[in-house]
Amino acid sequence: MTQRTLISDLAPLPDGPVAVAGWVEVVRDQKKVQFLVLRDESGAVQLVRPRPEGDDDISTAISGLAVGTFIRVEGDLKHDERVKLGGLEVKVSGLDVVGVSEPEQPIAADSSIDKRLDHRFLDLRNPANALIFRVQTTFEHALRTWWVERGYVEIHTPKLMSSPSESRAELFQVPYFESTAYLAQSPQHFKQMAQAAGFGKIFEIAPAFRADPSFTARHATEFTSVDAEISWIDGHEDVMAMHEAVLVAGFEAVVAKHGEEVEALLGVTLTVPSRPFPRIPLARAKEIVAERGYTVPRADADMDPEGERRISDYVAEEFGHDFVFLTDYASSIRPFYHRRHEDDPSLTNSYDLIYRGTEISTGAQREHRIDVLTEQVRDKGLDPAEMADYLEFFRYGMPSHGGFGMGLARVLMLMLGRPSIRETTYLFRGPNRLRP
Ligand code: AMO
Repeated sequence: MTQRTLISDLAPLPDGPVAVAGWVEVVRDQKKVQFLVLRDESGAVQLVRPRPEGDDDISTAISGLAVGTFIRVEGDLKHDERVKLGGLEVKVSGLDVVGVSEPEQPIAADSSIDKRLDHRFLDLRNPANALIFRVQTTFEHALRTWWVERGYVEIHTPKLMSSPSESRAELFQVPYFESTAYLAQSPQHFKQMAQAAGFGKIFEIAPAFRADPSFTARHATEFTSVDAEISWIDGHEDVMAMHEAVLVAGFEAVVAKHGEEVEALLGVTLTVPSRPFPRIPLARAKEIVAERGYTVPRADADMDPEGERRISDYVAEEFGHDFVFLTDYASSIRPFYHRRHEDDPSLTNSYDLIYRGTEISTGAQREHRIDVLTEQVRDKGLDPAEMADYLEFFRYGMPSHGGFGMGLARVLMLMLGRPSIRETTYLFRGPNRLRP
């Protein structure tokens, strides 16, 4: 049997015998000649077979092929400039039907996103949709490489927890033998534990769970969280510097490997963001959007989505940048573990990273002094006794530290100009989406 060649590897080969395998995308069953378009994970190629008088096994098999069927084909490669699809075709001499498809495909290119997600595996046969996950692979790999080359340790923290990892809100509970477990909302506690363990610098790319009932384009109940945490920082500036550097490494890799394909299949021109990303204190950002005609609804609250869009518009116009760090959030709207300004405890050493109008990340310097931390726990109306395991990490020595958490699907959605994280999540999970 001839060894299978990926369709993308056919072009440089000389004319002659080849084997290709994939699924049938188009059947043109004509009287004199039969054409198929075969697609595999790397591309598509035209298959051709002149129809013999009175038909034979192969022509009968081709006539019976339903779109979607997986086949393996042996044949003769022929370069021919007249063939629109890649300037080559394979003349079929042998055909093996490996996996038969039902005759009607349940989705079409213009099906609704909900219908497409019902049959996600078919939706992912669309090369534009599959490309998103090759971009994701390259992006994650570049982040991981950047960290590994700088001595970071990759950790895997448990997703089953005895206590909430962020807040009591948006918490999934699961029966756990005689008791109750909580699904991790983030690896927050355990990435800080790694600092107490003396690991110095760590990262994790793993699922996080939020029982968030919202149906927006950027919320899921399960998402992949990209987290990093580093010791020996002087403030959140050190975290932002690392954050933007690792992101730039991710963009560089994606642009180099997929820039052309992304342009061709998704119609998006990718560029590598310049460093440093603009930084604007949250209070100033609210003033800026107010000066430009939009008042964020609650003065004491976070930026709302409209405010995020407006500040991104400003940053794009003013600095030609897609990213902006909004810094120094008020303590009242930040978790207890964020370190507060030495001279103004109403503000925190923290930031959100906004990319093209949407928050993709939260980061901060953490409060590492146990007495201050315990006070901040109480200040938020929480009970230190309920957090005994977490607080113990701080009792036996802890370096200064900080880090960030970033939603992977949000980054990809904004980078690739997709309308929702449903498109950039392999299998989306939301309030009314638990299957397939
Ligand atoms: P935060 O709660 O802001 O911070 O989450 C960090 C990032 O995770 C992503 N994200 C989500 N993505 C999809 N669906 C959701 N429901 C969802 N919730 C959050 C967002 C968000 O910016 N422990 C802190 C991070 C830290 O300080 O290190 C945390 O979890 O992109």
